[in-house]
Amino acid sequence: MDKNFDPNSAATEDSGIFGLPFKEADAALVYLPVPWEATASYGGGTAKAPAAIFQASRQVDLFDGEVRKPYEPGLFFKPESKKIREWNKTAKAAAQKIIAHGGEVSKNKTLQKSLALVNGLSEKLNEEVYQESRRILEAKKILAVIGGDHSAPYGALKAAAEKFPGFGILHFDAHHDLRRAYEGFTHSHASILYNVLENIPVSRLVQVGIRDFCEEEFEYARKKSSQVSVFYDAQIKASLFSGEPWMGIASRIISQLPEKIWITFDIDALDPRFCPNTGTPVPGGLDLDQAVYLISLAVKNGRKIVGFDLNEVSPGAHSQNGEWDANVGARLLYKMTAWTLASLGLRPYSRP
Ligand SMILES: [Mn+2]
Repeated sequence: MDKNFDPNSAATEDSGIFGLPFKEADAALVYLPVPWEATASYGGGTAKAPAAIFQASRQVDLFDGEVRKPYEPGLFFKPESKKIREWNKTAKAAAQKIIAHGGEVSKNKTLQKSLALVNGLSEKLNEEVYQESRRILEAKKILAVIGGDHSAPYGALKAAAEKFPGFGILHFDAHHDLRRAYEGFTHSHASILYNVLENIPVSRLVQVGIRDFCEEEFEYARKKSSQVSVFYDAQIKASLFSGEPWMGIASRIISQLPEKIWITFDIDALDPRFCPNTGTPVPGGLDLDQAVYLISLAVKNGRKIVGFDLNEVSPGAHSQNGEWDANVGARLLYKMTAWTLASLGLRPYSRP
């Protein structure tokens, strides 16, 4: 690290994420931005999230009360891929036409072509993210993906499965994301965990905060119950309302996880007051503090976070106040980073 770097002062113009001075070679953790929202079905704007989170990150204070100096092992934000931006533009334009028809393309040759184009570009994206993730992991760095919509981290999960056999996924979301394709899109944001379970070897999937889903997903999760544990928001709230402390609920969630975990975080798991501009906000959900506490408790209980992703943050397609969404996103990103480093023994931690 630059000897002149002062963690107590404001970020400078040319600094990196969180105002830090690291180069990729000197960083223990690398953020891979994936500006992709081809299949966003409702609100848009998540492709702009990596850039917005990067900007907002400069306002986050580097000191952390629990994990000491999380920035010290080095954090680096990779530049956005122009290729992915182009693919996103092309795929999004094609997808919009299909979404306008409710995903019904069987009687329309032009729409069928558009659908093939979107699905083809989704596969290219997955391959690109997979290759980039492999490069980062092979360089012995910790990988963190910043979406984009929730389909963004698929390639990263594939690379992580090769590197960390037997790993499990801790999944924060308002939605199961277990749809077998959505609106015809095989790699829809609403299908990410279905595609993961069908194609990537993961020992466990533990879903938290789920509160908006279809019957098919509910049945699919039930059918897979030896591999999938779901902590529905309604069950969590019922436990809280009847007096069970969050610590107890969080412990039950953690008990379902293997030692090595990847965290996939859809910001809409949180109460919409933390993410008013996200693509598909749903009332209810977790507080930011509850989510961070759960992650910290997992680490204190010996879980190793081998990587993570953060998705569906939107700097706002509907309104002008998207700065708030990016601000929350940047803070959550820093907390996940801190506990990931702590879990791998790269930072010490204590109670504040
Ligand atoms: Mn999701």
